[in-house]
Formats: sequence, structure tokens, C-alpha cells
Amino acid sequence: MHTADNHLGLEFRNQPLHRDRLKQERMDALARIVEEANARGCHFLVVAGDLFDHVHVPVKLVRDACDLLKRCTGEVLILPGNHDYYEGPESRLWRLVADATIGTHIHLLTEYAPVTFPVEEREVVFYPCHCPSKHGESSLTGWVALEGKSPEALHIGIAHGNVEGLGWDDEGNYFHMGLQDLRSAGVACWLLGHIHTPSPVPGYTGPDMFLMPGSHTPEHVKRTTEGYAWYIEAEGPGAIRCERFRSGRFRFRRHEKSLQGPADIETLRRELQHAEVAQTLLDLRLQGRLTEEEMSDLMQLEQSLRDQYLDVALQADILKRIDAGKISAAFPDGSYPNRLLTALSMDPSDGHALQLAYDLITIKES
Ligand SMILES: [Mn+2]
Repeated sequence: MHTADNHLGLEFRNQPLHRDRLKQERMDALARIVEEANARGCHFLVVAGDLFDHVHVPVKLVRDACDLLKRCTGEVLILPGNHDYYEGPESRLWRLVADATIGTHIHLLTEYAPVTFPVEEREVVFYPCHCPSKHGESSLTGWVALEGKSPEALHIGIAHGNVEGLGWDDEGNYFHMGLQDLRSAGVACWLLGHIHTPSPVPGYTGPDMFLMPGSHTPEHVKRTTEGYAWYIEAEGPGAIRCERFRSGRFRFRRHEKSLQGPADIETLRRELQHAEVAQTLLDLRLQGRLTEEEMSDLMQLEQSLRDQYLDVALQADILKRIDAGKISAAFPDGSYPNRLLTALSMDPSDGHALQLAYDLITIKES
């Protein structure tokens, strides 16, 4: 089982309503991974970096995480990523982890050296490439290619950082790994971390077994993917089978829509129906122009969304739709307000001017 980017200790300061629940979910989702690994009899659970959100996480959180990982019946391998980087034996965080896991089957991967385990009369050799800092210009995987490798053993690389073609690290600040470097390392697959969306696509069987599980449960409102881990069966090069295990229970959804009439409100209502509303935090951004009647329909829809969804954050920039009928009803044809508003309504690009003029005139009238 392969997970990464768990970011335990993430504070969710922008989600005050659900902060405690979201923090707990990060731990609960990891517990689901451990349970799944045990149920499937996994030999290994590999955490490929950023188990913790930062190196100053509370002691209790570290102990809780270690207690949870101790429940795993297979070997647990933890790689420091760029958020929970390992600076050396004095690193506070990793000393805490080491102290909490003495004498257990939890292994901290803090050396650039192969780690070998016997599995059913065969050897599995891991090549861990931890991050020594938050940022780094070059890949830390170069040494793997230079290691002698027995053809009988199964060789697996573990690293954390940006991967060519997967991330957004154009400046090369996150231990950027080139595809050619990963290919030439001589391992059957790479268990990676850092990119928070999973790859490759499920069912991929090609030669580049560079696996990113993504965050195990979404960590940001902008993250619309669900949280996953990889369940992997590995025989050797070209014989790797992987399956996505959905570990996350919550999801975020950002939805933007322009509303110009009742049909758009109906479409919005349909678009926002799905099976998991009760676990979803909805971030809704609306703009457009509606009549007062349509506006009250929209408010009813908003209330029903609030009843269904875990939470709804709404940003709305809706103008009153002021058409010829509305203008004539309010001001006689030929009157100055009628002519001004009619002229402004001819320019559909400037709804704010029409709205402002209408509001000013009607305030003065009343
Ligand atoms: Mn990272």
C-alpha cells in the first residue's frame, strides 16, 4: 500500500466551521489505509513523504500518528518529504517519530541507501530518497542508478518531489525529477509523493510505473479530486498491478455559474445534485442578472443546498435584471428616468451602470 502527502497537522484556517472535522479526517483517512492494507495482507505500507504538514507539529499528533501506523501488520516505511524534511539526527520531528516507534516494524527512511526485506523467499529492495529541506533544486535520486542490483530481487524506488510533466514546478524548486532519470534508475517502479493529484490514470500498464497516490483526503478547497492510496501488487519489472483505494471521505467542490434566467437556476440545481452532498463542502461562485422573483427562487435553492451539503460557501454577484417591461412599469414612457434607463439597458456589457442608475432613481423616488 502506497500513500503520501497526508499532511497531518494541516490547520484548515480558512474552514473555521469544519476545521476540527477536517483535521480529524486526515487521521481517519490514514486509519482507513492501514485497515485496507491489513485486510489485503500487504507486506508494506509506504508513506512517500509529507506524512506531516510541517516539522513543528504537536507531539501528541506525532504519537497518535505513530500509534495508528503501529496497527499496520506489514512493514511501515516512512520517507521524509519536503514539508516534513529530515535535516539530520537532531531533527526534532524525526526524533519524536523515532522515539515513538522504537522496537516496532516502522522504519524511517533517512539514509540514501538501499533497505532490504525478505518476502516469501525473495528480496525486496527499497531505494529511499528523502528530502533534507523544504526546497531543493536538484533531484536526489541519482545514486539509485549507481547501486548494483541483483536480478532476482524486486527493486523499488521511493522519492518525493516534482516529476517532469506532472507538477507545476516550473522554477525547479522541489527536487525536480526528470522522466529519464527515473527510467534509468533500474527499479521496477517508483513510489512517489508531492503532487497532490493521483497518477497515472487507473488501469495504466505502461513502462513508466511512476506512482503518485495524491493526497489521501483532499487538503484544499481547490482540490476537487477525492483522496486515494495505491494498492500495488509487484512481481518485477513489467509486472506491476495497481488499484486505487479511495481513502478520503470528504470532498470539496468549487462550482462557478453565470445566471441569466430561470433556466440557468434549474440547470444549477441539477448540476449540484450528486450522491455525496452530505460529505461535500461546496464553494459556490455565482454571477449574473435575475429578476426579483428569480432571485427569491435562487435563495430557496441556496437554502436547500445548505440543508443537503456539509457546508456551502457562497459568493454571489447578482444584479437585478431590469428590462423594458420593468422600466415602463416604473416610469412613464418618454420620462427622463425611462429614457435614461432604456439607453443604459441597450448596453448589455454594463449591467452595473443600469443597476446603479435604477437604484439611485428609485431611492430618490421613495
Ligand atoms: Mn511535498
